[in-house]
Amino acid sequence: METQLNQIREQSEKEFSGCSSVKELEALRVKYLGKKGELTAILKQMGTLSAEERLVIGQLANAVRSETENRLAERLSELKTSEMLESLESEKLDITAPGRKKHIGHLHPITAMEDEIKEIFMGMGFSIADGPEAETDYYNFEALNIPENHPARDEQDTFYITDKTVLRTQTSTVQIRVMENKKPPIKIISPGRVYRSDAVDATHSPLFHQVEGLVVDKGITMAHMKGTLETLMKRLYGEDCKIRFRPHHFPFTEPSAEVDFMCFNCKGAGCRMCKNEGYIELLGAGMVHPKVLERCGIDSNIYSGFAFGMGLERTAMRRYNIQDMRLLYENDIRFLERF
Ligand code: 2NM
Repeated sequence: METQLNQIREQSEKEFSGCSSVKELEALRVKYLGKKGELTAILKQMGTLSAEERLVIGQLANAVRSETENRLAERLSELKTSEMLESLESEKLDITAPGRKKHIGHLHPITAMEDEIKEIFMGMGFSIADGPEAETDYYNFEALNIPENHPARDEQDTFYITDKTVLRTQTSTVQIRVMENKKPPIKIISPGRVYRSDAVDATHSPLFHQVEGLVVDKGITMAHMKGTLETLMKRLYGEDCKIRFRPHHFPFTEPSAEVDFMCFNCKGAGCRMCKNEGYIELLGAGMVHPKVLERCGIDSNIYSGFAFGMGLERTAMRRYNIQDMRLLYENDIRFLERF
């Protein structure tokens, strides 16, 4: 028994110092001092010894036990300290390291332009109306007083789905639907996608965006139209922006006009930007044709109205200085990130 005890003392000392983690050390504690441990087993056998032997072996056993316990405790605190230092080292945070940049997206220039225009009109009390992009021949042409033989109806200009259905070429279709369904006063804008069978180039696209507006009430005159459009221009291009109206023809309005604003680059003197005109075309407008009102069930002897339409692409291209319309549809991230 004495040899066993001495062996335990030697071996445990070796194993304690060779052990490299708190977890391993706990296993060693169980191995020697646990209920079924080696040292505990010896202490349990004490009863089988004679009185003298018990005195000697007992002392030795107690000494080995307390020594083992002490060394265990010492080694435990060493290991705890080194594990703590290790984790401090490995979990070190460099609070001065540069942060990781979050990539935040933003609105497409067309959407931003549309939102800006919507805000301006909502500020003047307009509501926003919506409608289908695939339309009947009736809403796209007939109701707008566009005659059977008008060039706009040609397949060269319009995408036909069937003989009687087209992709809408303007959002006036929405305004017809509103006039059919609602009594005046009407004060709406209809932003949305429209389609024309155009070849793609720097200033044309078969799909583009429009905002059209419509006001119908008793006593609406061209003065209301001019005031509304002047407010739009000033909000878009600044308080000192001047506009001019040129006579024009649209089948759905009478009289009709094209509306230009003074070139922001040369202030009317003429430059490359305005092709030496001093003015840049912004939109088309006019007093809604009595035939259009009547077809929608609105009495043109009681009510009158004005309407206008503008393209978003060209407006956005000017606003953001974009030279080629194709850039707006290619979704090249290097282009979109410029805004
Ligand atoms: C334009 C120019 C002039 C227009 C007319 C109508 C409706 F439905 F009232 F007849 N909506 N929009 C209109 C008038 C559109 O776009 C260049």
